[in-house]
Amino acid sequence: MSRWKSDVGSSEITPESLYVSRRKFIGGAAAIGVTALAGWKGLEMLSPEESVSAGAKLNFAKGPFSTDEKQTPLKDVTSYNNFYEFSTDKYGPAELAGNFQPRPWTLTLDGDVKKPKTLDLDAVMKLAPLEERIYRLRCVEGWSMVIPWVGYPLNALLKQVEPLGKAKYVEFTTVLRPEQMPGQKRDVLVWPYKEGLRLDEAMHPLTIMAVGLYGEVLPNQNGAPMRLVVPWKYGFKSAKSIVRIRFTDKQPATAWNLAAPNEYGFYSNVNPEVDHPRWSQARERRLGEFLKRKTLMFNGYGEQVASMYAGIDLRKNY
Ligand SMILES: Nc1nc2c(c(=O)[nH]1)N[C@H]1C(S)=C(S)[C@@H](COP(=O)(O)O)O[C@H]1N2
Ligand SMILES: [Mo]
Repeated sequence: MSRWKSDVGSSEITPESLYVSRRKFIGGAAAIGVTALAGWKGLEMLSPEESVSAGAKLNFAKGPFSTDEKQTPLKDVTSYNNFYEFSTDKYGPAELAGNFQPRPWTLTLDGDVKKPKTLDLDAVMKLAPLEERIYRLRCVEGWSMVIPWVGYPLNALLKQVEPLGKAKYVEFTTVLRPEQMPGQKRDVLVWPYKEGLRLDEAMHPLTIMAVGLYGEVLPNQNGAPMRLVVPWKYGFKSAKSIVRIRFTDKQPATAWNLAAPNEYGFYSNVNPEVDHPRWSQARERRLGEFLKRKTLMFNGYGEQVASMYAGIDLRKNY
């Protein structure tokens, strides 16, 4: 039996629970008086309180792979979250993430690489041109969203440190700050939260490091100041508030795999044909919609990613 308590009951979202959102997200440019800034450089002018409030505008170009499906309203994207470092309640992160300080921040890239590096947030944001990518995000619990992320391909970051030939996997570590993240005081997961990808998955052009959504700096509850987005995998692979990326020759242990190995495998590709042991994965509810829709293989990104799994049994490697 896992020590992780199922949340699936609360994933049965009624339209009411969305429209009558229990807590109102406070933030946005208007609320904090940040005028449109001339790109990421403007961020340096923001005090930590301003930058954590989200609302600083980002400069970006339209990127590839975007869906033209209806986007999930910003208020749902920022008020209905999974971020166990703050709370296991979906509405908890928006309420509890206000004291979290995403600046200053450093990201360390190390392990099996030729040139390990630690970059500050500005260096990360400067590294490659920011793009908007409108991706579907499918939570393992049966709900999904369409979110316009702002970021760039993770491979731009990974290439910086020149991975060695023996590096086969990449491990991602979330920040450990129990004083700012009250959920870390309870052992619902092994902290810090870790996730992992095979190196080819991490290098895939669909995989992004996101620093914003809806054109603005990431709200804390969505993983400020930088989080992974891996759109063909269940949402929990998209680790938030990342401080370390470690290259390794061994498949890394992940928070969810440690919590419930029979439920959450390393791959976690969105797969309507492989049920979760406690529920079907065949359908999903798009936040804000009443009727469920069919879940697509690889969350609809099969054309881009299926070839990476040729010859792999996706029932065994769930
Ligand atoms: N560090 C960390 N990252 C995390 C999680 C978490 O609890 N902690 N939850 C995951 C899950 S289960 C989902 S569905 C997505 C939700 O992202 P969103 O809140 O931005 O929609 O974040 C993922 N990343
Ligand atoms: Mo999730």
